[in-house]
Amino acid sequence: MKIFYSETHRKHNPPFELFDGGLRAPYLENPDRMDRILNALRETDWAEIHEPSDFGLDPVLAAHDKEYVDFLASCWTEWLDSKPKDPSLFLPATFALRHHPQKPKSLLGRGGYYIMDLSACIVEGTYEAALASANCALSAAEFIIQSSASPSSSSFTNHPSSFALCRPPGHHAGKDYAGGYCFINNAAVAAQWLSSKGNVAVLDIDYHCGNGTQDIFYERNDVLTISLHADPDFEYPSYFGFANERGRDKGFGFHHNFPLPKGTDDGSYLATLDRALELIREYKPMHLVVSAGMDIYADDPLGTIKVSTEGIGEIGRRIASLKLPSVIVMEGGYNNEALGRNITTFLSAFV
Ligand code: SP5
Ligand code: ZN
Repeated sequence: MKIFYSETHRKHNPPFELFDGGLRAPYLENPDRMDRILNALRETDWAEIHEPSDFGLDPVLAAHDKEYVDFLASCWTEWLDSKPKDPSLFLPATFALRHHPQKPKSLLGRGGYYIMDLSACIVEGTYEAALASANCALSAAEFIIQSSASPSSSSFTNHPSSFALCRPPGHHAGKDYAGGYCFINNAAVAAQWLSSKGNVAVLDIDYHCGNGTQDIFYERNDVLTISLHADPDFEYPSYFGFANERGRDKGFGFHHNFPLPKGTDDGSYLATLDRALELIREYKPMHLVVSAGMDIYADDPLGTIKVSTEGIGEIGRRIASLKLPSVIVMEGGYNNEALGRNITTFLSAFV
């Protein structure tokens, strides 16, 4: 299996994040996550790790607002120019409610306008790392197009798959906002890019609602978006992910949320997944993008869902049984010790 990975993620390594209640906690979405996954992939006989290509800004701007991307690009320099007392990371402390707020000129004002929470910390290398992460998703998308188009290629199959080992993750980033460790929505950028070839389905199995992906495609019927996640009544991102969010305008009926209770086990997770997979079968997309977060794992420090490693393998097998050309995109998962094992177990279903 082709895996697209860039070392550039290491430039994004905020020293801390703020938890509920103001607790300064070491940044959970850390570079060690990638090292654990790389080590596990290198022990398999099927993982081929490749550098991504540079697709430039156009495919990013096809999914995100230009002024938001400009903010990401200049935030760090402007932050240092403002001579902050503690320059260790950029985080605003005032946030815009989307009740038609005006966009202010100040950096902190724009920060609160474009950032949803205190986990999307910006440091010097954040923008560069986020672009490289999006390039991994785009390279994985390009690979499945190329290999399904060329029957002569040795890896030809009707349903090729590839893995974008993305860091930072993306699914909480909306059209014009960052949140939950996410800045550019890698899965959405890939899905948008693939949508020029035909309809796309995005299936999000991260523990948290894929609110950013939902936001980006909410008015669209050519990209079906489905998210299984912890119920926003008790879990981040709190304001999105309820079952009654179904899409808007042309997109009505083309978004589905499956909120799950605390303690959801393999059996009930898989029963819900089957309902999501049935919706994808009915939609008959040309391509599938999977937002693969491993924080559904029973021992995840941020999770409350109790899916086992074997359950993660079965989730992979059931998604692979769709037999669709698939781009698998790394999202969350914070039990670093188990992360490599969980990812290789999941991916092996597609090999
Ligand atoms: C990509 C992804 O998985 N992002 C998750 C971001 C979640 N950030 C906020 C989590 C707040 C949960 N409260 C902390 C409880 C620690 N026991
Ligand atoms: Zn998550």
